[in-house]
Amino acid sequence: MSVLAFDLGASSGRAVLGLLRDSRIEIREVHRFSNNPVFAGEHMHWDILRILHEMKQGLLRTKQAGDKVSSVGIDSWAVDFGILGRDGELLGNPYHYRDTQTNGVMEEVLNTITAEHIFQKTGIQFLPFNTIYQLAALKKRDSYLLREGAHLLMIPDLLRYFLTGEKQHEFTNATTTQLFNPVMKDWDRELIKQIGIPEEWFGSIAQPGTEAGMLRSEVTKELGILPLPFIAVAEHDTGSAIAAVPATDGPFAYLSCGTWSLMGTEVKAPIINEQTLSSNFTNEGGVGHTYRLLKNIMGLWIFQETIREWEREGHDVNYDRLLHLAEQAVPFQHFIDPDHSTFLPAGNMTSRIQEYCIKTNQRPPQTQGEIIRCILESLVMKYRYVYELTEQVSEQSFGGLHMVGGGIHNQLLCKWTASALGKPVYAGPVEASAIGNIIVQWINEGVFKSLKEARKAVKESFPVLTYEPENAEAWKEAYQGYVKYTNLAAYV
Ligand code: LRH
Repeated sequence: MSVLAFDLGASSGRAVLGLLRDSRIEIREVHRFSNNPVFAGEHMHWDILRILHEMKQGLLRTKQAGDKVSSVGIDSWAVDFGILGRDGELLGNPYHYRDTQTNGVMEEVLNTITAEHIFQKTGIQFLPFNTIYQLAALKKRDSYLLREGAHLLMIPDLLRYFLTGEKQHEFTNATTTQLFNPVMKDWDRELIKQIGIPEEWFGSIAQPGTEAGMLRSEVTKELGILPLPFIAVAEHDTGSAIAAVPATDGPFAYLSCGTWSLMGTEVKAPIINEQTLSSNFTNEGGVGHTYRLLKNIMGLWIFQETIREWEREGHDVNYDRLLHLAEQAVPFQHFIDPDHSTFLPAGNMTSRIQEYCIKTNQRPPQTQGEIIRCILESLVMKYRYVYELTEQVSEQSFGGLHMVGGGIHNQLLCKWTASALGKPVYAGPVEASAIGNIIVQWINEGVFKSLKEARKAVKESFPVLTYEPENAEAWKEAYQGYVKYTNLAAYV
């Protein structure tokens, strides 16, 4: 039976129908909308009611197209949340993880609770915007949310609550809070208390692939549709994306490629040791009791922000033209570490890139081609670094890299990734997070018996392009330059 996936990204959301024809998976987008964060006063928020409205449009369009669906699942970006009051009403607008409220907060928390302690308990990487530090930021500001709040729900949980009335957390997203203990398989209540957050905010956690509420009667009446069950899918988009990697044998390396680049491998249990701590790897919960041993890489964010900046300034930002200019620019002239904290917030990327180069004794890129080349080359060099680190920390070696997600539309990026790694890249599917959302609903229905069987169906249903390395020796040599300049950056 067809199912409906809501796949919400940091800049756009979509409602995607999953259909099965002779055991091949087909997907059809029924609705797409932009997701624009809003600055209100001092802070950057998600326009959560707008997202809810658009999801309702998705339900309506599904009905209007005459499509019958047996269930619905929601996935979105991780770490962000809303707080409900005692009467079940949402208090305030959820904060965007790129909001400045968390500036310096992680460092403050780590002065009172050691990184070793937090990592030992959670196995989660240290990112300044993790839920734990957002909550510590609320505490620091003595936010009214702490006095009035009664329940915390992550973004997809919150939207599911609006649509079903049920308050339930979901496992994959819960792990990204850095407040979930994978050994206890529950919230780490001691850590929650240490941060000073009411532990009653955290309730039961559903595993992906289990039922999690029915469309509430107010919504069925409003839209004139029949009640529908909601399935807790891998509600963390990266969890859904990796569920849809078409790898069917042996350990594999993956890169979920969008605004963020998430690179790593799948493991059966979290790997929590000195090496994963010092190299800041994470162990995020996945489908079928798996974990994603991965690292966040800043991804296409710098590229996207640069283009938005040029667009605001009235420059020609034709995508194909810019990539062509980048390809024509002289290789290996300027390197940045995409994960340097200077590149995390929104705004003036061009000058930040130039400043970075000046501070690390490099000639700053000037032309559009040089700037785009610098961004993409630095990104794929970082891929090489994390790929090799993943092999080390997981004590495995991989024969290539599976790339999934919208970023693989950028063929130059795929091509350069293969060259920088000196390994083939298998690119596809593009809509991995929506497909992962869909297959978990089908696992719940019994259409697929296991994740392995579902991945086989993905492999047989969607095209995968192979990119072979080119000039691998030149890339290998240039990698030394990348290492030199990004090491220098550690001191600026
Ligand atoms: C990607 C993603 C990633 C998180 C970030 C906040 O969309 O979910 O896995 O680290 O957003």
